[in-house]
Amino acid sequence: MKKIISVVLPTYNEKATIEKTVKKVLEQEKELPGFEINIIIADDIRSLDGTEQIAKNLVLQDKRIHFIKVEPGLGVGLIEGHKYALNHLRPSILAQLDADGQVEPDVLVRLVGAIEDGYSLAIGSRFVSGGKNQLSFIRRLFTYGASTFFRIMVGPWDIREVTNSARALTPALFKKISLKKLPWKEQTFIVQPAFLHEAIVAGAKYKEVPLVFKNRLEGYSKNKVFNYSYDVISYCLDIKLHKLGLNIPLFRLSRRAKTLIKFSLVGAVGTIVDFLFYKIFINCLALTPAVAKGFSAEIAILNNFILNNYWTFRYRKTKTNLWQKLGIFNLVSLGGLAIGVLIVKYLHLTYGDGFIYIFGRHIAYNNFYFFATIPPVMIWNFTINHLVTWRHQKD
Ligand SMILES: Nc1nc2c(ncn2[C@@H]2O[C@H](COP(=O)(O)OP(=O)(O)OP(=O)(O)O)[C@@H](O)[C@H]2O)c(=O)[nH]1
Ligand SMILES: [Mg+2]
Repeated sequence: MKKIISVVLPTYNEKATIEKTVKKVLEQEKELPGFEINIIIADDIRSLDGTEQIAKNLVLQDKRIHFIKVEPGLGVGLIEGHKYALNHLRPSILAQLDADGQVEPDVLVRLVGAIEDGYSLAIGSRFVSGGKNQLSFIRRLFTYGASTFFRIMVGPWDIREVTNSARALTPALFKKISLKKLPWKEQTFIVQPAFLHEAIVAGAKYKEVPLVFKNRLEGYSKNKVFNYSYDVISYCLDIKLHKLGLNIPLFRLSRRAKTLIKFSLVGAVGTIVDFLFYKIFINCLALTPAVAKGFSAEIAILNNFILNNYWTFRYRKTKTNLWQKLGIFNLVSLGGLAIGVLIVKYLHLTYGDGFIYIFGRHIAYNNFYFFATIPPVMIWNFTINHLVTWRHQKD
């Protein structure tokens, strides 16, 4: 009886490549005598380009091909794919590859070879002899930076590739890995380095095997390099702090704070827009300051609404439509304005008009009154918009 190698192919809109990749992976059986390759296509529920239909046709043609639909996120695709394999296929080796054809599937033969040699984790690597990274300069910089930072902060130093998917491991190792500690449900690629870390903690005996990574020729990338870098930094710092005995959930907090950081940036842009239009209306249209402020504030509100809707909260599924959200956002902003006015009024009544002498300059109290309004107004705006305007509705 042949031993089973299960290969998880996570997909998110990969109609251009899925069929070719499946075929090429199955062809590796010729090089792996004694093994049968089974493929699990783990297709994201947001993947609506037709990948699902192609995959389901493949399932009908070949009993070695399996299909599951999974919740959003690369980590979910990979982990649910391995769980499916363990529950249905009795695999001797669990493997995973990208579905977009950037990695030649012959890496599977080398990954399986390492497991056959007694390693419990085999890592496809661009940085060992025979490996190549043929991506753009920015992507190579990211790969190098991320792995160097990971090696220094988390280790071990002798693993050179941390951000690639092509890996194989034994079912015994998979079962020892703490999925509770692994942020596999977060919608980010952090699962790649994090899985490696948890595998090492679980006692993995590892080996890197060469891999050539080409540029994507079809489909589109889901790798958001800046977001990924942010996550790698906060994840590595989190692990380092835990190693030093400080149990701060930095990674989780930084993921949550990301929305707040984006919201603050939008707020800062809105303040500039508000001020620019205020000056334009006064200087070019000769409006009175109060009227100019009314119009400029509304333009800033519209600016902030658009940026928040299409950037800060773009992944939120809400029950409300665009116009309802715009209406609520305006009301919340009015509330923020009222809070700001009340704070300035209170400070003015309490401290009056005056100056502080700093660095040889007289600074009027009213400047401080203005800046004192920013944190409370920001907290108000963020909290209400987070909880009401863009309230996330679970299906
Ligand atoms: N199920 C699932 N699969 C995903 C998700 N994100 C990416 N994938 C798949 O994971 C693999 C790697 O994603 P890519 O977008 O190719 O990432 P990358 O290779 O780092 O980036 P490129 O080099 O630009 O392609 C591909 O097969 C994707 O279809 C996701 O959220 N859910
Ligand atoms: Mg890719």
